[in-house]
Amino acid sequence: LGLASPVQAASTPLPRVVTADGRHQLQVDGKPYLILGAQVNNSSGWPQMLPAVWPAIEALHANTVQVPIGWGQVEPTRGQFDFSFLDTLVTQAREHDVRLVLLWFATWKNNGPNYAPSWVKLDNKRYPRVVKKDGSTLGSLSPLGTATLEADRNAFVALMKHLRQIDGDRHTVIMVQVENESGTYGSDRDYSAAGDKLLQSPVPAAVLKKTGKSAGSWSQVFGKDAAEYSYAWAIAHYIEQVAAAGKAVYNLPMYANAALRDPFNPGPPGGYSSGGPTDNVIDIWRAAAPSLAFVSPDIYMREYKKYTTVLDRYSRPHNALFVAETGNDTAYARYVFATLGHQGIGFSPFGMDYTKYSNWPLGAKAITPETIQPFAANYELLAPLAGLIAKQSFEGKVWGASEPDDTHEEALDLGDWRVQVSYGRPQFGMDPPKGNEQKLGGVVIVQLADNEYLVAGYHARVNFMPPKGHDGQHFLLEKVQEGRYDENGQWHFIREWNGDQTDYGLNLTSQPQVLRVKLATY
Ligand code: N0T
Repeated sequence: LGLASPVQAASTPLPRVVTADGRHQLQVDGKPYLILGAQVNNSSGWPQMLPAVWPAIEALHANTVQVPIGWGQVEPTRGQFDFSFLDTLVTQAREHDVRLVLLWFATWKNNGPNYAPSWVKLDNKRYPRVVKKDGSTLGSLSPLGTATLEADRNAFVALMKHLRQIDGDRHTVIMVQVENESGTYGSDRDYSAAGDKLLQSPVPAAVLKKTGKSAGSWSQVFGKDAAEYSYAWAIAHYIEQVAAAGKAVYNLPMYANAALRDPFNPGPPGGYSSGGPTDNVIDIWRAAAPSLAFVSPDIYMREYKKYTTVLDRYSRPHNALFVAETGNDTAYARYVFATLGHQGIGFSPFGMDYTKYSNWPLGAKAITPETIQPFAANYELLAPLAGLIAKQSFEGKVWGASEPDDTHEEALDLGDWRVQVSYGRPQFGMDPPKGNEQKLGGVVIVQLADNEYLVAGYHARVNFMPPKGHDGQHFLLEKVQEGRYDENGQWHFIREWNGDQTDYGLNLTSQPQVLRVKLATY
């Protein structure tokens, strides 16, 4: 035919990520959308595995599922494409009323090209691997391989074309992750001739602008960091070209995810996945890959300090926070609340299916209904609020807290008010908070109007207080309503809380309670 096949005018706008005043919003069907996500295991992207996927997704109350599409799976023979799994996946996702995020496992899947077709990963001449300083080669493919880029991009464009044909009017697929945990373990950069040349070439203007540096070569401008930074640029630039070509045929939001380095003691690049979008090179990535909506952390650190530090570093005016992966062990469940408190657009535990694999020690020892339960409880609570949270978050009117490891209370500054959130505090506040036996506590607070807030969460006590500088001001909880929101965002009143339920703080229990709190001074 020559022309791309005509797609009927989409009934709804394309999914997109919008940014204003340093805050971000994902929109799906033209409406604010919060990803209450789940990612399936790496080898679950096959038709015969899907029956083991859906029951876990349903138990979880997830609204979005991340599923890998492997390059080798769709282009086993060069130039011959097979998208039958994608067709099956999209059909079944619609039946299960969930949206999808596709994960393009291609040149990089956790540093290496295992998901690339054999005709790529066995042809070192055409598709060169990274060369180490001592001249030996690694498994990782070089981002400076022009034929590799061309082949990956070509396959990705074919995927996006097909996706547009089958889903361009429905947007069951709302977003695409380009590659997976790119970067290289075992070297800070590619020591090939092309890699050496890059190091001496001028730093692109976009990077200078983002980093506030003045012109020069990578080694002149960045000194001892030049190896890693130039390599990060090379990978980001590669992924940019793949993403841009894909968006040109079907303009879905795209992002890249990071295998993190330790936020406090990162050690040298190569010890972690060098060149990937780690926290030290986010600016370089954002400059090199403007087609990506954001870069995302994959958080497999249970410790509160590390987890929340990662949230801080990836939540920026120039980068929307999406927790693209996190562990599925109980300790991680509560972090959905801190993610919301960091203006997160989504959260997604990894390995959520019943294919009988577990990625312990990163995640839980086994994936059972019991493993899923704490995540499910959170999603069940948050699902009816998801649109409201996404909407108000974009206005800076959402706060969230997750139970810390060793301290048991935290103050949140809401501007007009403050709240003290405490965990494991006996009734009447008789004793100081001592933390919950299992660290499941978490709270989200959404401002609805002046002096009116929605409060939801588990295993936490929430005490409103006057704002900073107004200590001693007389105030009261004028009205505390418990109720629920329906699918249309309509509030249904259940009862008023008063007396023991409110006198010593709002006591959120193991029940999925949603409160509307009206405050007043006197
Ligand atoms: C993740 C997942 C999957 C501190 C691991 C995490 C997923 C990939 N990689 O199950 O493979 O596709 O994105 C790597 C984390 C390494 C942490 C090292 C221990």
